[in-house]
Amino acid sequence: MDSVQVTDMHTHLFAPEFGSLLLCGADELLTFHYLISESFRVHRRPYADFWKLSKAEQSAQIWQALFVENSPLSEAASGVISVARRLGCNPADLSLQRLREALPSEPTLEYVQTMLDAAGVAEVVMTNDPFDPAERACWTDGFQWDARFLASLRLDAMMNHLEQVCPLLQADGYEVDGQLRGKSSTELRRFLAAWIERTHPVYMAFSVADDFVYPDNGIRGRILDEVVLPVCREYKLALALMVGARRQVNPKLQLAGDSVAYASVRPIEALCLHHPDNRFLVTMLSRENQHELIVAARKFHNLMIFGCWWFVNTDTLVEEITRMRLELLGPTFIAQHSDARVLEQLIYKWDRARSVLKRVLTDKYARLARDGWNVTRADVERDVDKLLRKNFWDFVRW
Ligand code: FIX
Ligand code: ZN
Repeated sequence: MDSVQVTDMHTHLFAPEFGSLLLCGADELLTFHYLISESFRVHRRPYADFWKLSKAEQSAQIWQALFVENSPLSEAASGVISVARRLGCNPADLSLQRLREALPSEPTLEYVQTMLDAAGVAEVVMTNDPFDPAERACWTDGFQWDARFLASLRLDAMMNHLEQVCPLLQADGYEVDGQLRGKSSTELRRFLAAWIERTHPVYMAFSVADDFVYPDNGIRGRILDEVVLPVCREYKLALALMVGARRQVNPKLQLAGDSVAYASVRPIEALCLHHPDNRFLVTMLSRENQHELIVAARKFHNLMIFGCWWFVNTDTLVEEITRMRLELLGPTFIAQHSDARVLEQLIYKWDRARSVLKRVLTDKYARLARDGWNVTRADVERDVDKLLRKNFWDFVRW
């Protein structure tokens, strides 16, 4: 488990060539949005006051709230301690100052490699938003980037707010309107084709809340049927659906203001049933959805479930979900992704994923061994490699 080099198939990290979009260092680690929302429960500052602070002041506020006035018991807060330990700090006398000294705020290529090595990550998949101005500025003609960072095309803006992205599409020369009239679908296909040529994504993706339906005669359903699914087929790309993120439940928390919703699995079943030539990578955010999603994966082999996402990426829930998945699917799913936003997070996210998997798999192999099955080292290595790397690649290249 410790030696397998994983493919981290969903992160918010960027290759070093994207400059300041690749985040690292103590202040970024502490202002991770998970910690921002947790810190408000302690400091209770007016939101606007907090956002006026500089990044260093925000991280000092968060350090005070979560590490000085409380023990860092939450998953995200204790993750900072794990990172500090692995990067040579002594957690027993850790201070914000020491953390800042130990973690550089500018990632050299050597530091990037050190972090990937420390986490046992061979490559990471970025989340590339073709509508984000900061990212668009990087994707100039002939742009080359580090091969360890693979692209994925993130289509939330187009799938969930077409009207809002129309001006940008029109400025780029695509004849698209918010009601998908006239040449809009053809033009959106042309837009996606251009971005596929530019970024060479390993999959396309979008997230939805609990209002996701399929079949659907509305705008999103039509974009799926007329644009995204055909383009996925043409370019042999899997489509990742991240279901159950209810955005901006508290907008005053900004990026930290998103929440969770139980969502129907039926649209996923319908997509898999009606589009046997498409492949779907799916993760769901609500704990209550996990069992149903696993059962859906038993019914459709063009459905690959992946990761324990965000609010279910906790020690307890990862163990529960991984056990359920193994018990109903065997090792035919993608056990985890990190969702890292800050480079150093790879370390604690993957340390934890590995430690839960060790517990669960040890238990399962021990039972097989007790029953007389010959559990070999090679078999265990094969299974772990599938769970953390190969199942992803076999599915996206299928
Ligand atoms: O939609 C996503 O990819 C989510 O993972 C993020 O939007 C979310 O903010 C996050 O970082 C969760 O881990
Ligand atoms: Zn994410």
